[in-house]
Amino acid sequence: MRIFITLKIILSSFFTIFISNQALSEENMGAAHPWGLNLREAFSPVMADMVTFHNGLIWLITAISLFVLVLIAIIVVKFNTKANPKATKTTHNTFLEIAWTAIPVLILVVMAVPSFKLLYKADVIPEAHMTLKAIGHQWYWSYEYPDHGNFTYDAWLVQDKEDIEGEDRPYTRLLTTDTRVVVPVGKVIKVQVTATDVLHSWAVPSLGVKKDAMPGRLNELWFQADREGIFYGQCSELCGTNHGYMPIEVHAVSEEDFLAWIEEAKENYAKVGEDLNLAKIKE
Ligand SMILES: [Cu+2]
Repeated sequence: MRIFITLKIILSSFFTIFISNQALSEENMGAAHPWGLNLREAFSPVMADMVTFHNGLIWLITAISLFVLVLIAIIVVKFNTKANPKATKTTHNTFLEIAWTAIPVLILVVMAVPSFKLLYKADVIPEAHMTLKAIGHQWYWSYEYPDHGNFTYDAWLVQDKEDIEGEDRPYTRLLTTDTRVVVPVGKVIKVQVTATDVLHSWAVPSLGVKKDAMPGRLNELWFQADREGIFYGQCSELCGTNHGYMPIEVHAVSEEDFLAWIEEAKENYAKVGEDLNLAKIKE
């Protein structure tokens, strides 16, 4: 068992160094980068587990594929017409038949254990520090902060680098939004996801989250950013012509910066239910 674990550590570090160059990516940016291979760099515990699980499975399927390849090679070399002109008439082998049924089943069971563990880890929401509401629209996201004054604002794609000039964040093509989602680092954030028109999906790969946004339904997910940084995401459910142009930009910042941003946001953004249209109707 110990040998297996050591081997796994050696192999996975080999994998990390030579196959994935995520460590070389820009510091604390949850975004894809040119020539990047493998999954996105993990910025949350759930995503870290997903990456570990994925890497483990890669080795498992590699071993299985090599084993099958070796069997095929043996057959091709030893049992071709030249090497083995008189074929045997054997048709049954009880031991082999049981083995090739039972071993794959066992492998699947072994895979299922960590898989279900991870599934429940992602699904069961721990006690949350705060709730954020993400609402999908054709074609932008809007957000609400029910625990911090219940303000709301929209987040649209920024088309041009100049549009965010002078701001304290980089411009990332097709991923930068005019407003940002700000959350405190290291805290459990519960996100309620819904939509107003058609199906959308709120997904941020480096945080390991993706959940469908459905009109009339409230889906929930959770994440915990383990480092400060910017994590990008995109709508991940085909929702119409501008599906590819409704990105998500999450900033994980210190609690202090978060509260400062909240104060600013309360002043700049409308309260839920008190938007301009409603005000007009009241008049
Ligand atoms: Cu969408």
